[in-house]
Amino acid sequence: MGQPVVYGADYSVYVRIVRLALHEKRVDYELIPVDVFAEGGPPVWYFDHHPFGRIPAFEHDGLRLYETTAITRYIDEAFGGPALQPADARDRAVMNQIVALIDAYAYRPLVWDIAVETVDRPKEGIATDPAVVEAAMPKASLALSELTRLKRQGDWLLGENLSLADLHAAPIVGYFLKAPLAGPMIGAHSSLVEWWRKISRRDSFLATEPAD
Ligand SMILES: N[C@@H](CCC(=O)N[C@@H](CS)C(=O)NCC(=O)O)C(=O)O
Repeated sequence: MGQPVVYGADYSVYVRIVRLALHEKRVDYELIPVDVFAEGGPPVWYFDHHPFGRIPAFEHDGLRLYETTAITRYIDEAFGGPALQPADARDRAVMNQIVALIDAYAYRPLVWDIAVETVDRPKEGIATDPAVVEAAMPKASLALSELTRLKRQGDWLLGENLSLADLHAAPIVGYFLKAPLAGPMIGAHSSLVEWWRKISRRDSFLATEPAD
């Protein structure tokens, strides 16, 4: 089998999810830089890989994919190494629910409306919009509460075995924690704090740390 290629940038939480899956499976890959936030958007050639112009995109032995969940499930199923999806149908359903809730209800408030709004925008000289942050707080709290409610006993979200749910949540929670107000919010959920302590120290997480 050939070496897979990931298109994207290290700052992207979704690119990081794909890279985490590759690292956990011990698969070597090439990261081809694509900056979606460059002036003028991504290069024209990139739309052949991702017609919607988002990152990541992925390629392996002639198979081109976009959408992070499609990519990570393929990585888990196509390569050897530890399984990242539970065999049991009910466990897998909960894993898929966690991944979907992160995409639908957590990504926007945690990353964009809180972390980007309060940390990245001021660095770029743009004032934080307090209305955006205020509206995001209850949504972020609900997402954290749901992750806490769904988390099982054990090191990882599904219990004893690391899964795609952990790899999906970690970069998004990590980005959120750049915001000073995120610490007290997650601090209200001791099991998530303990989970974060463990996942943020994994080799895969450390190896995919963004450059700045
Ligand atoms: N549904 C996509 C979401 C990917 C996504 O939103 N990526 C962000 C970077 S983390 C992006 O490309 N943003 C560019 C934009 O919003 O224009 C997936 O699961 O891969």
